[in-house]
Amino acid sequence: MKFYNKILLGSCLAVLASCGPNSENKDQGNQESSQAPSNQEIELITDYPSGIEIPEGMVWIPGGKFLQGAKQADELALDQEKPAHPVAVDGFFMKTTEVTNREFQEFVRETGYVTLAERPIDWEELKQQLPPGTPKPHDSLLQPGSLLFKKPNTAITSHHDFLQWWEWKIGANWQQPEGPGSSIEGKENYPVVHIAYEDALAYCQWSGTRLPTEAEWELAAGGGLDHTFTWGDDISLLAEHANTWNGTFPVENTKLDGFEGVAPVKTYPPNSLGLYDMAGNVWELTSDWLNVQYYQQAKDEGLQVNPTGAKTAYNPHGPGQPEKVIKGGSYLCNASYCASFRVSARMGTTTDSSLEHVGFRTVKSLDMF
Ligand SMILES: [Ca+2]
Ligand SMILES: [Ca+2]
Repeated sequence: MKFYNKILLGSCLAVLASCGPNSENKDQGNQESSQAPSNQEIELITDYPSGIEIPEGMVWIPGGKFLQGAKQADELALDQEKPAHPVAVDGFFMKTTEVTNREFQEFVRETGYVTLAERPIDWEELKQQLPPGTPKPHDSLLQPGSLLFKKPNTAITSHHDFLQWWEWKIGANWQQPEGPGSSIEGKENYPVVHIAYEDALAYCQWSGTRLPTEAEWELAAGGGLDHTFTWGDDISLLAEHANTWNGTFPVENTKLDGFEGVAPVKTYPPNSLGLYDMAGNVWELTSDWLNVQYYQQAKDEGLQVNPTGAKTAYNPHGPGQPEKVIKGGSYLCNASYCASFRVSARMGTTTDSSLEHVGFRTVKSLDMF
């Protein structure tokens, strides 16, 4: 329960938030890219074998080569999305929607799984992550919980101080997404949230699936088209195509897209491959580590085939712990901020964090049949 640690120390949140500030690349850390055979013929899996049973709720994403990262004309792109670099990705099946409360509930009913946000906090474990001599907080504070968005009453002083709109809520978890007293009743078709990385992995293991790599996610979101958004290049169509934050983040939400908070899956039109909510609604976990320097190294090394991302996480603006890449933005993403509803946008979340606007979707590649 390291996230409690961050709340306790007031350091937290950083990139975990709805969006993050522009990242600058600094000469620290190190990472290695995946395999990178260049100047050789690449044979990709573009279609699936006849007779194979398409997994329920999934569609086939044809393999292909594309430029991963910021589009040339994208003025909103952050440094960590640059430079765009060539990748080749085999085809795979992907879930058409974010994993829903109904689906996660079925998993929990069958397995008895308890998510990270629901587990008691072990002080003995927690204190090992804190500076020596840190006094034990009162037991009333050492309770399971998660992070909730809280709209500030007044204009915020800085987009860098995430504590202005995030609060630690004891009792918040996937079954009580808005905290004690709330429930998922009537929200079976909403994406499950407050999911930490290991929770997503447990669901994947149970369902015979896995999380997408960032390259897979981006190939699928782009739908084989070279556009900034899942629907094209016109940002004025945002509210018709995605659940994001319309208005002035985080104090005023005009609900132009119909929702202030999370929306049921499939509320907005799918992309060209039949995938819903790849832009907005809830962030989606991938299996890649977030390393803000990785794209430069990937470009230097040439064509990346089925890349699995950086081997080492690195984000000088992050919370100091390794982060996994999350994609697509959420209902809290705003055009005036980091505009993470763009296909190339990437942020991070630590593996021991859960938040009100982070969920996931699954994939299944042919080697998993
Ligand atoms: Ca909205
Ligand atoms: Ca999404």
